[in-house]
Amino acid sequence: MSVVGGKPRGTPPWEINPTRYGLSGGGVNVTGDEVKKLDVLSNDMVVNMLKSSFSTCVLVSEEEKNAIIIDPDKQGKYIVCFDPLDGSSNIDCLVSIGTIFAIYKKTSDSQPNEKDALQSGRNIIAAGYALYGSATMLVLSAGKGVNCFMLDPAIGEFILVDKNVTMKKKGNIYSINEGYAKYFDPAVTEYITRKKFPKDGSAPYGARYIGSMVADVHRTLMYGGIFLYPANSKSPKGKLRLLYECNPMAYIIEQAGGMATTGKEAVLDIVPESIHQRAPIIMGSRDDVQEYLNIVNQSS
Ligand code: P6P
Repeated sequence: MSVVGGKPRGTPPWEINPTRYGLSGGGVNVTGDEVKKLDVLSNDMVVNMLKSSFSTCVLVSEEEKNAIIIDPDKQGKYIVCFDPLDGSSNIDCLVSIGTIFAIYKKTSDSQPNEKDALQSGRNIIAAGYALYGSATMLVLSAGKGVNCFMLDPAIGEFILVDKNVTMKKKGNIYSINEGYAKYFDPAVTEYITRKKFPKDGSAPYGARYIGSMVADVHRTLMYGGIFLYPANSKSPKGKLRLLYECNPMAYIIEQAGGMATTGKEAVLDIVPESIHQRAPIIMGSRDDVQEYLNIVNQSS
């Protein structure tokens, strides 16, 4: 009987080489090479690309406990905060995932250090995300609006497909993990109830929640509506990370004419205290987010 990778021919690849996919980590492939989990591999790739750009001095990654300080001979003036593969827990079921990044300029005169990354989102000079879904899309802003570029595999280039994207002022989709309803604060509960049972006789909102931030935010950007990952009694500071999830996405949403708030302040106004700190985030179409804030203000 012929075998491949020590398994009978015809064995599904994920049984021969489970480490190629999402959560199973470590191990070696059929040729004996170490195979990394995709999120670890993605992190290595982004770090190496940024180091070899000679443009950066401090890197903050979701995958790295501490900030990476670039060697002096390769240093540049930019700081990059990124999540190399957000939503990686969805890899094994083929849900869209993505890479999220925000770029700042170093403002201190000191030697580059982790504190240089603790800048508010108002200092972002460029931010965006890559979405790996039915197509690969790069969504980018450098402070003058949001542009979307789709990868054309035939030529290996990103093609501008949506120029100066502007969000709907009001949508008809809400996006939140309602599995946490038990832990929601009263304002969130009231807001979601109003979306489901509108008092003004309008149609209820549609509910969409993918559980992969890049996919949920991209849908909100393109279709309008609201994405909520608020603080709750289970996660008092929310779950999503400020520097490389909330800030870049808030920047894109604001650049497209939307709003992004913690419920108490604009996300981009937060002055970070640590590189992996979490923040609540409610963002999307301006009128939808404002309606949520009105409920918060009425209940406080
Ligand atoms: P929950 C994915 O793990 C992630 O970091 C984001 O991409 C996503 O928005 C969020 O967590 C989903 O979290 O608690 O709803 O499973």
